[in-house]
Amino acid sequence: MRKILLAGAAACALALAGCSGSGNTGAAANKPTVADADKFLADAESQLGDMYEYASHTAWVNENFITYDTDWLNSRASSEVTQLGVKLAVESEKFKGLDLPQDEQRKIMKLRTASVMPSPSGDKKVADELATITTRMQSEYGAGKFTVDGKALNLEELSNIVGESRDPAKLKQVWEGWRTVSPPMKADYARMVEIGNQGAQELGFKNIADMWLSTYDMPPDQMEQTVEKLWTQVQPLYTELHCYVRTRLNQKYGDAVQPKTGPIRADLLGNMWAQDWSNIYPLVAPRASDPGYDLTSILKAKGYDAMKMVKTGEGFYTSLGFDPLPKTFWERSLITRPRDREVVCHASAWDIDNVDDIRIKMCTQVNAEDFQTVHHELGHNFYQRAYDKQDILFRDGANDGFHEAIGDFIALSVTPEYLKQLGLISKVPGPDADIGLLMNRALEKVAFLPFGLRIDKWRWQVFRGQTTPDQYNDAWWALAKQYQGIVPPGPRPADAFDPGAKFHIAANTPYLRYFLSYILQFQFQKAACEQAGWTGPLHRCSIYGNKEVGAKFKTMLEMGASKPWPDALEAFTGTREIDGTAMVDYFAPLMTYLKQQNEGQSCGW
Ligand code: X8Z
Ligand code: ZN
Repeated sequence: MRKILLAGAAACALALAGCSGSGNTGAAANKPTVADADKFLADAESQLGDMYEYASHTAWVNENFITYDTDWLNSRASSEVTQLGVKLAVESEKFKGLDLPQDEQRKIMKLRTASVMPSPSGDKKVADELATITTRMQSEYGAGKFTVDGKALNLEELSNIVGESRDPAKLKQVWEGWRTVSPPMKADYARMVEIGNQGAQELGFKNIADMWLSTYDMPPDQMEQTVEKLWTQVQPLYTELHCYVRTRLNQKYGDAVQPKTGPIRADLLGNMWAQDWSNIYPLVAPRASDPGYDLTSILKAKGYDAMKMVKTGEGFYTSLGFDPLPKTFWERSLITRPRDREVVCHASAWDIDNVDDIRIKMCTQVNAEDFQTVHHELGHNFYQRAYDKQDILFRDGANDGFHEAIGDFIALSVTPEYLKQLGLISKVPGPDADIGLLMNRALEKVAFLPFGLRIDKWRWQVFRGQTTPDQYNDAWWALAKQYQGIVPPGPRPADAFDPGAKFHIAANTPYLRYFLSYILQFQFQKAACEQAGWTGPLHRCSIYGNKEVGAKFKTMLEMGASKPWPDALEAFTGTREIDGTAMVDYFAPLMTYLKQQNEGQSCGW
C-alpha cells in the first residue's frame, strides 16, 4: 500500500508522528480538559486529511514521472507532512493522563506511533533535508538501470533474466549489476537514520526500531518476542525446503556452482533478492506430481493482458460481494510501464483522497507472479474502501500485516478449480498433483519467511546503533546467511550498499508487515474455508463467489484501525492470537514429502 506519511516520499500507511514522554508541552497553568482533547483531535484529523490528500497527489505525480522538478515538489510536500505530524504529536502530549474515551486514547496512540521517519520538531531545515534524502533514494531506485550486452536494462528486465536464465555467469552478472544502483544511497541512508533517531527520541522512543515496533497494540519487546515465536513455528518447514532445493540446484549446476552443503548461492533462486523462489519451480518440481499446467504460459496463451489481469482480480472481490472499483480507478491507475519516462515501478496501491480515489501503480507483466501481485494490490484498495467511513486516524489496517495479507489471502483461492471456472484450464488435476501444487506455493510463501524477517532485523540493528555505516553491507549478508541460508555469488565490493538495492530500504517502507502477513493469510484462509464448510485439503479451497464469507470478511475490513488488531482477527477467525500453526498445517503434506526426500542429507548450513 502507498499512503503518505511523515517520512516523506515513501510509505504505506496512514501515519503520523509519535509523541511520548518528552513532556515538553502542556502548561500546568491551563490544564487541558476532555473537551480540549475532542477539539484537538477533530482539528488534527481535519488538517491531516487535507495534508495527506495534497501530499498524495504530489507523491503520485513524482512516482509516475521521476524528474528533478517532481522530486523537488515531492520533497517539499513530504517535509510539510512530516512537520505537521511531528507538531501534532508533540501537542497531543498534553492530553496524557486525562481520562479520555477509549477511541480518543487510541487516536492519540496512533498519533504517537504511526511515524515512519520523524524529524525533530520545529526544525524546518532538517525536515527538508530528510525529505530530500528520502525522495532522492526512492527516485534513484526507481530510475535504476544496468547495461547488459550494450542495452540499459531496468529492474523488470533484469529480474526477468534472474527468473529465466539458467546460466550461472549471466545470473551473477545481472545480480551484481542491479546492485551497482545502490552505493550512492549509503551516505544518505546513514544521515536519514541520524535524523530519524533524533526525531524518534524527541518523541519519547529509544530509536526508530522502538517506534516501528510500537505500532502493534503491545509493548515493542513483546512484539519482538511474538515475532520470534512465529519464526520458531515455521523455521523447520523452511529448513526442509532449503535442503531440498539446494540438492536439486546441486544436481542442476554441479558442485562448483552450488555445493551440496552450506548456504545457497542467492542468484540461483529465480528472484533478484531470493525472496520468492517460484521461478525455479521447473528445476525443483516433484518428479511424480506435476499439476500439468503453468499459469504464466496459460495467461499468455489465453491472450490475457495487464488490464484483463486486473479486471479478473476485481472479479474475485466482486464475487464476494464487494462493490466494483470506481470508474476513476480505471482512469487514473498506472497499469503498465510507460515507455518514455522514469517511474517507480514497484507495485503499490493508493488511496489519494482517503475516500474513493483509489488506484494502483504497477508495471504489470503477463505472468503468474504479477497475477498474484494484482490480487495483492487490489486487496489494499478494497481494504481502503471498506474502512473509508472510519475517522481519519482509523483509516488504516488493523495492523500493517493485515493490510498486506488481504490480497494474498484472496490469491490463495487461485486454485485449479478456480482456474477452471475462469476457463483458463480445462481439467482440474487430481490428488496426485497435490505435492506439485504445494511445492509451487511453498516456493513463494515458505521461501519468503526468513527474508520477510531479516530485512527489518537489519534495520533494527541499524536504528539501534548496533550496526554502523561501515558495517552496513556485512551485517546485511550476515543476516541473509543466518536466516535464509544464502550467500552472494561472489565477494561484494568495498563500496557496496546492497540493502539499497531492495525497494523497501530505498523507499523506507517497514518490512515486518510482510512477515506477519505471510502468517496471517493462512489463518484467514483456514477460517474462511471453515466458514465455507470446506472439508478437503486447504490448498484446494477457493472462496470464489462465497458471499457469506465475503460479508464476514468485509466486517473485519470495515473496522479499519479502530480497534486493537486482536479484535479484528477475532471478528473473522474467532481467535485473538497470531499463530503459525495454520501455515504449518497447510503445508503438512509437503513437509512429509520434503523430509522423505531429504533423508540422508545434512540439512541446514
Ligand atoms: O512490496 C510488496 C507489494 C507492495 S506492498 C508488491 N510486497 C513485498 C515485496 O515485493 O518485497 C509483496 C510481497 C513482499
Ligand atoms: Zn502490499
